[in-house]
Amino acid sequence: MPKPFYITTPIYYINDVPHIGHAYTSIAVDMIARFHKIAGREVFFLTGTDEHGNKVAEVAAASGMSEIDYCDKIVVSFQNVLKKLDIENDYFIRTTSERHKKAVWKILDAMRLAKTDDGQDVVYSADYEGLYCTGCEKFITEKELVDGLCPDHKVKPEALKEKNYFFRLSAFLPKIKALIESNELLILPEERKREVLGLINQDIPDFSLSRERVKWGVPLSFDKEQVAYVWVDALSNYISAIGYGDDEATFNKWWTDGEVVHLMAKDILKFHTLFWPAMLLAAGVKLPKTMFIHGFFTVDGEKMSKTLGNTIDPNAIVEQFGIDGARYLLLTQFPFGIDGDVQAKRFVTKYNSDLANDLGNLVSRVAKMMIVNFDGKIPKPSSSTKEITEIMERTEPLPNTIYAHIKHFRLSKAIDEAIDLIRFTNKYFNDKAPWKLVKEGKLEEAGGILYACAEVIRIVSIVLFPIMPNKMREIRNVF
Ligand code: ME8
Repeated sequence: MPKPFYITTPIYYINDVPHIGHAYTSIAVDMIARFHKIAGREVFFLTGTDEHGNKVAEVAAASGMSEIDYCDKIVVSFQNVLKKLDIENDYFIRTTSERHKKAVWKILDAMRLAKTDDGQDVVYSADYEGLYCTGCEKFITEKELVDGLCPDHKVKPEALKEKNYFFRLSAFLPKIKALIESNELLILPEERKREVLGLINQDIPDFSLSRERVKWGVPLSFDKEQVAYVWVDALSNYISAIGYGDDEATFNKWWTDGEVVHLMAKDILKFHTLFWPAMLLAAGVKLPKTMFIHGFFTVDGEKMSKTLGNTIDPNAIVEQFGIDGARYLLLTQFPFGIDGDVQAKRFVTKYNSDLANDLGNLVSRVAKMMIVNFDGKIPKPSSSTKEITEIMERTEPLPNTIYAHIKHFRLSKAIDEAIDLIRFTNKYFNDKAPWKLVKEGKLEEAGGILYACAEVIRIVSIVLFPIMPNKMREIRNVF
């Protein structure tokens, strides 16, 4: 029996409504989860929202709401997008939930008791020194400054000190490096693995586990003046959601005994590949098996941003192309795993060529001919042409080939292979013109062609089900 399969998206920041970047990862994970399910595996798919930190507190204040009221309002738009895209997640974690807080306390306690190999405390308190903007009420980094000023408030930040608890990251880096090098912790694609190993070779400072000046967060159980650092809070979602703080049996099933896979884009690589494994090692919790880092995309050549006004609302794509159209178009814009560009103007042509012309036409013409000429039954197979043999030879191994692509995160390649076969079959159908054969009384020959086409449709309706569940269900109903 394969291990239970536990797969996650990042939890998304709630300081704004969801955009297609969030939709992209959620659709990808949904596709992978559904594929494993139809292959007979037990699957748990987690997504959710990251609701703490200064940014959220700021937007809540700006809209005259309490932090939690603001979160309760915006979280609905994240949950609605999931429904709208027919994402079948098994759980939705919110970092403001009581269950999540319990798990944060548990992992913090475990880290606080932990010692490094040379007997030092993993967690220690020290002063954090940094540049503080009183307008933002937060520390900002040198990199964020524009001409030495806070870009939002145009003032010079003050050098300030506060007490923080720190995590002794340096003590864990050699071990993490060995785990990544040996692929025990598998970082994919290869290029991202190299990037992480490169990061480890630079000097990465210990990170804060807590902040004193941030107020919107999980207060530490051992020091009420401090709240947990947003990344410690956020990363813990992957275990809080499956019972780390409150349901040991479920936690063991999915985490300890399961195969754990995290998906994300490269913007949050460092936190996942270094901080998270270090936290888990310190707390005595098993590490995930795989982290797949997909590409980051631009929209019409520009980075998506609120100020540029080019963020795309996933709801709008669903309105225009339907649920399955939106899912398909987003995932086929560029190869999964590399950076790319999303161009809204390509949506219409891609939709028309792949879905309406190739897939849609083949299905409707084959079904119609079977109804009109074969009493609505599937005619007998034949191997009267070399193309039929080729079609059958390509169709038979397709589920296995495509499942192998999915296991290796080649999502757009998996889709392309199915569409390529459809395109080939559609062209064959056109060239052979079985409707003419029927007129000439060559019913058996026409039937053989229809049978081959129907077999392609049958297999494709299975392998494309994970990306277009509704359309594929419709097609299966027709046949
Ligand atoms: O980073 N291209 O949340 P976030 C591809 N809360 N993927 C994109 C994308 C783009 N242009 N824009 C966003 C956070 N994404 C933290 C995570 S996890 C413990 C905490 C997707 O709302 C992609 O998955 O900024 C990326 O990693 C994630 O959204 C960032 O979401």
